[in-house]
Amino acid sequence: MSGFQWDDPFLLDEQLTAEERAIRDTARAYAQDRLMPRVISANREERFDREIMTELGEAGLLGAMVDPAYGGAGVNHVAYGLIAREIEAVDSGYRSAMSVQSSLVMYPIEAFGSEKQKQRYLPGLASGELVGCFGLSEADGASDPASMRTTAAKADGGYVLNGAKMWITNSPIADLAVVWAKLDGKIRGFVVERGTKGFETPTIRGKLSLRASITGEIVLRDAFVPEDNLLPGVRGLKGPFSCLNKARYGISWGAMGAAEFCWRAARDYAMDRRVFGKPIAGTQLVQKKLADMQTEIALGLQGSLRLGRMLDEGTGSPEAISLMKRNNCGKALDIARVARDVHGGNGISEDYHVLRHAVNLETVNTYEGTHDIHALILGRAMTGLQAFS
Ligand code: TGC
Ligand code: FAD
Repeated sequence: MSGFQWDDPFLLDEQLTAEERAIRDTARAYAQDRLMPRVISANREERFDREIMTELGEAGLLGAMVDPAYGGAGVNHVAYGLIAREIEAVDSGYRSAMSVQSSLVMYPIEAFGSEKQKQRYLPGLASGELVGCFGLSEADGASDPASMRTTAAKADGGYVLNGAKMWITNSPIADLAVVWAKLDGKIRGFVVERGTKGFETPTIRGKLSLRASITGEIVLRDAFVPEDNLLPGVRGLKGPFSCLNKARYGISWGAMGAAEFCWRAARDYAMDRRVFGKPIAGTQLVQKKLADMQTEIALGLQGSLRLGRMLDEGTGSPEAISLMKRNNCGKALDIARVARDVHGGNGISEDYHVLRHAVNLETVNTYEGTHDIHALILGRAMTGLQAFS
């Protein structure tokens, strides 16, 4: 037996390779040195600084799993998850920007794009010179993307797209959008470039969550997309869902990053805060809250690590991803809310960050498949009975 390490109960660090630890340290240094100092004002002003994408690119944190031949770092799933964890420890919105670019834009171009598309887009996306977005959700019931109304129609030399996508991370600043639309009733992916006539990306204002991320619509009115911009390698919902597998897995780590920040902040605050003549950390109720946070985080990180290793070995499944995305997001949201409670009135101040994390996690618990939709995915896998409709 050896001593208990309260802040790393299962010695996660020791389960990482030297390379994974080095990538984690790079991401941590960038997040703490460059993102943390700007997050309060960005959140207050509902502002995403475009240069964050080039900074992330310079740090090698965009498309980290993409082949180095196209500008990526060629790292494994575990390292990608560790990057998400470090960035989301600062803000879920910054992790969103990173994971949309990496998992939802670069991944489909690498997995389903032509050689010409990979050469044209991936290096610029990896450096952050280009920003991408992913248009799947529509205003009516995005939990059911099969019901999308956006269409593509064959035209001379390409396709004409019509429809509208809603709640799209990065769309207002995107140089290109991976848009999913029905062509002859079958879902296909298209790369739509900024400057395309009939392509607009109005910003959605007034968000109370993920305010340091920029979100918009994608409006397509007879937008002509050349033949070369159809992703040739995939048809059907498998296309967008394959991207979601990568992003949901990363989110399982990211949510734990936000939760860890809140847990440590709650512990530090409770150690310092004296009420009724003693630190609140010395009360039974507060210790129980901290122990619950510690337990869920330790289990959540172990689960994500195990899932990352399974994905690296080729034994991961979409359902196992649903399990971890669902559980870690739900637990992280609970932890952030309790951390806010431990901070008392100070907990509502932007200076303590915990309420910002809590309101961000409301979105993280909803996008990429809501908490309940992932329960239904697991329910279907367990029973063979689908309960969606
Ligand atoms: P279903 O019948 O289950 O499947 C249709 C076809 O897709 C295949 N498939 C998958 N392939 C790969 N990975 C997966 N995870 C897959 N899940 C399904 C499946 O094999 C089938 O293929 P085929 O060849 O037989 O046709 O489809 P369904 O319509 O019944 O799906 C139901 C449900 C609810 C599971 C699905 O619609 C769902 O997951 N809904 C949630 C939607 C969602 O997550 N949207 C996310 C939008 S993007 C986003 O939120 C980005 S936020 C980013 C940020 O800022 O970080
Ligand atoms: P709905 O589908 O209308 O669901 C509403 C409620 O009904 C939920 O609680 C849901 O769990 C429940 N529900 C639905 N169906 C069932 C059922 N059968 N049984 C039981 N309960 C059910 N999308 C993109 O494509 N790209 C992006 O970049 C992107 N970024 C986002 C950024 C932000 C800030 C937000 C808020 C969303 C983003 N989304 C993005 C959209 C996101 O994926 C959707 O919001 C999410 O999938 C849920 O869809 P909805 O909002 O339409 O909710």
